[in-house]
Amino acid sequence: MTDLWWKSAVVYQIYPRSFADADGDGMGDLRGIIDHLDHLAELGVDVIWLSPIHKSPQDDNGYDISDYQDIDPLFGDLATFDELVAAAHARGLKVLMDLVVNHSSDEHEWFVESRSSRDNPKRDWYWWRPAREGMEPGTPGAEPTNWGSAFGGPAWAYDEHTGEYYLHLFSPKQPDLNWENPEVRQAVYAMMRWWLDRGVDGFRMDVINMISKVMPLQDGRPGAGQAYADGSPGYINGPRNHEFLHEMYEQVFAGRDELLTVGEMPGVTVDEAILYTRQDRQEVDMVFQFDHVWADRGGDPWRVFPLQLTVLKGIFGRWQAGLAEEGWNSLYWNNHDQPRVVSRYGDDSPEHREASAKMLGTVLHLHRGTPYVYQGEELGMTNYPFESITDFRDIEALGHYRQATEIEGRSPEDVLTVLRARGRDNARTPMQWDDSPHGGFSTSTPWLAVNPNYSRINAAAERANPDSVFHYYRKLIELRHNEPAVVDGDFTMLLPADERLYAFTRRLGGTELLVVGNFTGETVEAEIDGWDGAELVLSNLPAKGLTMAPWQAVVYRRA
Ligand code: TEU
Repeated sequence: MTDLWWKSAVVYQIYPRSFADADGDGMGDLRGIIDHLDHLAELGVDVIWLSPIHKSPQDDNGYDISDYQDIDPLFGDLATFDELVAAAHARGLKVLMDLVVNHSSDEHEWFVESRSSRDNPKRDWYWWRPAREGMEPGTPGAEPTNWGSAFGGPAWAYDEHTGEYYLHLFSPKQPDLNWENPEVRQAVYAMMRWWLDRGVDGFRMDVINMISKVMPLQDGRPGAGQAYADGSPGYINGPRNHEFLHEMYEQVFAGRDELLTVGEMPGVTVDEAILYTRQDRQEVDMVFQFDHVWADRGGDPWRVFPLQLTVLKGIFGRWQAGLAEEGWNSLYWNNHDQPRVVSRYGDDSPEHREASAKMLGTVLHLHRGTPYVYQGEELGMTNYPFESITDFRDIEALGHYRQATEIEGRSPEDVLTVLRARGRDNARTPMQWDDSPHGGFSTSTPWLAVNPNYSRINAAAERANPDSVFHYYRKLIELRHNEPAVVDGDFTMLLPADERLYAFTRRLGGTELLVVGNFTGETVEAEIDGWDGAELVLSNLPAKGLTMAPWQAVVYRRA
């Protein structure tokens, strides 16, 4: 039996600036979250994870933190935060904070000191390097390595004041902290203990497999047609990453019960994930891997391919098998960095949106692992109909557009096509609460436009309709809470070569569940024997055995 509470839990991610605006400034806030906790309690989730609410210049919507121990005035203050934690706990909801410590803001006092002089005591808290040998500092190509940054441009910024460069894997306003320095690590651990003492229940750790860099830092191999090289072999899963996370466990988590820690780890492999999540190694409880959200792109993140279902099943099958005995999976389709799954792997047309949203939810939630629901996913919210680049606010979209059109010579229309499919702002449009102006999100113009489909797709309508995506997600969550086979059952993939159906079983003791999802708009017969007369547990459309209607999902049980 499961002894770890989070194995039967479901986590709900809140992106605070887009969740609910209580003070009418067009930006979501903590009071707005408090006001809507009953929505989450009704859905039945166990944990909420808040994207960053710390003090921040908001260059990357809060993933650039200038004070780790204060709340940004956009969102509220510490007193309101305490109230939110108490209100969540009163409803049996645990609260996870985002932990963004691969980098800070350049406006954090640590960095302000660090950049002030070469001999400042905090100089070594960040990655300062001289210009490439023989090159004039500050000239093109003089950067210490040829790495590109995630949001376009080089990964190094030249600082004239001291004549050196600092490393930023993301924006120039997100300098990377130097985890080699033990003082940095101690400062981070003390800050984490401070939040736990305040009552939070754990952390989602931003790009936490990038904190250890391969030293000395070295050039990467430049790809064809790309302005900068991929430096990731130099910073993904570096040599001291496990050591740092185990040290963090010992200094922050040891002796504290009932916490949940999840490491966001782009590029993590199954073998590494086992090491990160094996409980006896004391690192983290689970990781976010990216393989299944990179299934529709090549090595180049800015190319979009149609989904091949066998590829997706291969990925999930590998992760399910790899972490079957040791470690634990997290399960997600969506977060604030990914396009809406119903638009991506489903069909967001009026005809199939609800069915495909429910089918995708079924397939994901019936895997072995801890599911994460991203705000609005439970309503079947869709991608946004972006018309031009001026509709985007995301630093990644704007940075990529600039680099691709101005430096790499790609056509603006091609770049926009990719951004429409892939852009992070698809996930960040305001939550659609009801059919009043601005979708009930705010009384004034929101910071990012509300999807015009809010009059049809919104929480009030979903809650009122017993057949809605919302109530279907509620049942999926309830099923995880009530059926031990969903939590602990063995996973077996069926029909691995089928391009239309996603099918698997879960078995625990004498109970076996069969899950089938139709990833097409056509009726497909599932050729799976032995399930005649099995009990129907859940279906998004009227069930007819294993004749699968367009986008249908079924869950059968036999004992
Ligand atoms: O994301 C890390 C990450 O690797 C990606 O998902 C990222 O969005 C990248 O641009 C891929 O296209 C985390 C956060 O979730 C993201 O919002 C932040 O922008 C990033 O770290 C930096 O803190």
